[in-house]
Amino acid sequence: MSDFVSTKRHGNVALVTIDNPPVNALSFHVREPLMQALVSLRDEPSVAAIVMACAGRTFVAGAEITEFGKPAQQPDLRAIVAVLETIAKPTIAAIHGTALGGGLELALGCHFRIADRTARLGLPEVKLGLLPGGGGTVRLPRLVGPLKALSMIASGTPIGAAEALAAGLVDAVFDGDLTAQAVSFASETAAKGGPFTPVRDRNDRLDRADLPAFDKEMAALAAKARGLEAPIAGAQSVRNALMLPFDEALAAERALFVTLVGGDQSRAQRHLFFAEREAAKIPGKDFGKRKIARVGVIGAGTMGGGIAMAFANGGFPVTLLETTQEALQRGLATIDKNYGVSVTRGSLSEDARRERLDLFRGSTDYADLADCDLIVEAVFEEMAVKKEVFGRLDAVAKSGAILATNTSYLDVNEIAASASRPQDFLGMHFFSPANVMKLLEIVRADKTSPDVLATIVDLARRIGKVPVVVGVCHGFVGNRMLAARGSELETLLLEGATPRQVDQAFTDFGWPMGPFRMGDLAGLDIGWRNRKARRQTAVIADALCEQGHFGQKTGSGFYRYENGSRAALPNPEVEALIRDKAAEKGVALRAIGTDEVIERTLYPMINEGAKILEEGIAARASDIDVVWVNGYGFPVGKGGPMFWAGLEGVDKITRRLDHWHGQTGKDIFRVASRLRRMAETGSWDAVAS
Ligand code: T1G
Repeated sequence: MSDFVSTKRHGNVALVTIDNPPVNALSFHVREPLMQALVSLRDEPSVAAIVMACAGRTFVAGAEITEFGKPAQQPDLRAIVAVLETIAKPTIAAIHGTALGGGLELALGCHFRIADRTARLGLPEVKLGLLPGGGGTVRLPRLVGPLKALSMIASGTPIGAAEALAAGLVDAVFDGDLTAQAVSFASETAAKGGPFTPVRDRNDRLDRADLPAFDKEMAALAAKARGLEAPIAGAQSVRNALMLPFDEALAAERALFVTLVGGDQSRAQRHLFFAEREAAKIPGKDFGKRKIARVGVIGAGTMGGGIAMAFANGGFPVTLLETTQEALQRGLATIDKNYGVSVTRGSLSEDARRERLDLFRGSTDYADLADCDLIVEAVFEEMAVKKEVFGRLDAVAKSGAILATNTSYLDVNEIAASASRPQDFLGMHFFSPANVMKLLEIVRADKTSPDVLATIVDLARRIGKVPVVVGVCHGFVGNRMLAARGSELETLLLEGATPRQVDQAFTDFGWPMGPFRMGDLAGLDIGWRNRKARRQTAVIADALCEQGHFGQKTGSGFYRYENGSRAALPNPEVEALIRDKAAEKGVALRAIGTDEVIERTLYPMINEGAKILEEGIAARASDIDVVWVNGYGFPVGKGGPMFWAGLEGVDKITRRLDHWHGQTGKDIFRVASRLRRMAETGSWDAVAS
C-alpha cells in the first residue's frame, strides 16, 4: 500500500483509509493506490464488504484543485468510480467532516453512504467556475431527485447530515466512533445479502414530472447568473441526467467540464480560492496569538451593531457600549430585529436567535470593558471623537487587550497615538452590513505587534470573515481604489454619457450594480457630507444634493423612483442639470461607448492597485483581488481587478492609460512603474530589474 491509502481487515470487512492531509484532496498520489486497493478487494473472495473512510479532520474535500489545467494523470476520479460500480459486494463511504466535490462523487460511487452527525456534504464546484466532473450531476439526482440536486449544484452550498439523510443522500447518521459503526453497518449489510444496486442504476427519483418546475428553476438561475457559465452548465447537466440515458448524460457532463476547466472564469475563481487562503498568511516568523474570550464594541449604531452581531454569530460574548441608555436600547433593539428577520426567513432557528442575544451585555460605563480581550471602536468618523474614545479606553482596558478602530478613512497611526499602547493597536475595517459582508481589511499600524496582527487575522477567519492585511494610507486598499475608479464618473457624464449608459457598462461587465445606481441606493448625501468634510466637490452630485435629491430615499437622484419603488427610471431633470453644467464648463458633447467607460474607470483603478503594491500597502496583488471580490462586488468570474488586468491585457491597459494621460494630463492615468513592470514581465510580483 502507499502512505496515502491503507487497507485494514475487520473480519470479512475491508477498511480502506485515505490519508492525504490537510483535506484528503484526491491527488494523483491518492487515486493510483486507491484504484489498486479497490480492484484487489473487489476480487478478494474473503472480503464481504468494503468501507471507504478518511483519516484526519475530513472525508475527501474534492479533487486536487492545483492539478486543474495540467495534463490529466490516470486513473482519474471517473475511472475509480466506474470500478467502484463494478463491485458486487456492498461498498460503504463513511463520511466525517466534509464530503465535497470529487469527495462526494467518490461516495456516490458506493452503494451506501453513512455520515457523522456533524458532517457536511456538497458539490461546491460552481464556486470554482466548474460543474461536478466526476459524475455528480448524473448520480446525485438519482438519489435526491433533480430539483434538490439542482439547488445543491447551483448554489454549491453543502448540506448537513440530517438534511442529507432526509433527502436520501446518506443511508444513516451516527454519533461517536464512525469507523466502528461503518464496519458493523458493512458486515450487517453483507450478511443480509445483495444484490446491491449502484447509484447509476437507480432511476426511481428521476421523475420527468419534475421537468416544468426544473425548467422554471433553471430559467431563474440563468436570469441571475450575470454572465457566469458554471451555474448554467451545472443545471444543464442535471437536466441531461433526467432526459438522457446514464452514459450519454455522463459524457455530456464531461464535455461541459472540459470546456469550463479550460476557461478564464474557472481560472479566475480558482485564483480567488487560493488568494483568499494566501491573504490569511502573514509572511515571516510565527509570534503566537493572544487569547480572545470576550469582545467589546463601542458604538451601537449601524456599524457597531453589525460588528457586535458578527462576533456573537461567531460565538463570542459581546459587551456593547453606548453613551446613553436610549442609544444603547435603540442599538440592541435593532440587533434583536435583525435576528428576528433571519428567523422569519428561516436562515436562523429561534433557539439560535435566543443563544446569540444571550451573548450580548449592554452598558454605558467604560469600566464594563475592563474584562474584554479585544475592543473595537465604531463611533462617528471624526478624529477628535475617536481620540477621546481611545483616551478613555486606555484608562480601563486590561493589559494585553487589543484595541481596534473601525475607521474607513482616518489615519490609524494618529488614532493609535491617542492611547499609550500602540503595539496593541490596529484597524479593523468592516464593511456594511458588518454581520453580512465577508471582507475585513485589517490595518497594520506602524507599531502594531506581530502577535496582535496574527491574533486578529485568525479571529477574522473564526467569525467567518475573509481577512486581508493592509497598510495605513487614505482609504486603505478598497476605498482608495474606489476613489480612482470614481474619479472620471462625473466627467463621463459631462462629456455625453448618461448614468444609465455608465451603469450598463458596469452590469455588462458583471457587477451587481453600476456606480450611479449604487450611489442612489446608499444615499448621495453620505458622499456629499464626506466631500464637504474634505473640501472636495462633485459638480453634478453636489448640485443634486443641494436640491435635496439624495437618491432612492428621496425618490430622486441620478434616477427617479416612483412611489417608493426600487425601479430606477431615467431622470430628465438630472439629464438637463448635466447639460447645463457641461455648457457652463464649455464641455463638448460626444458619444461615449462602453469600452471608454471601462477604460476610464477600471484602468485607473488597476493603476492605483499597482501604486498600492509599490508602497507595500498590500503584500500581494491577489490580496487586492480578495478585497474587491469580497468587499465591492467585483465579478468573481473575472478574478478581481489585478487578475482581470492579466485577462484584459496589461499592454493594452498601459497603452490606453498613456493615451488618456496624454489627453487629460490627469494623474490617475499616469502609469505606475509597477504596472509597466507587470506589462514587461507578466507578473505583479516581479522585482525591479
Ligand atoms: N485541492 C487542493 N488544496 C485544497 C483543496 C482542494 N480541493 N481544499 C483545500 N485545500 C487546501 C487549501 O488551499 C489550504 O492550503 C488547506 O487545504 C486547508 O484548507 C472532479 C472538479 C475543505 C471546507 O471546492 O472548501 O472536486 O493554504 O484553509 O478552512 O467534480 O478547504 O494551508 O496551503 O480552506 O478548514 C471541490 C475546497 C474541488 C472544496 C476546509 N472541492 N475546500 O476549510 O481549510 S473541485 C472544493 C474547501 C472537484 C470534481 C471537482 C475548504 C474545506 P494552505 P482551508 P478550512
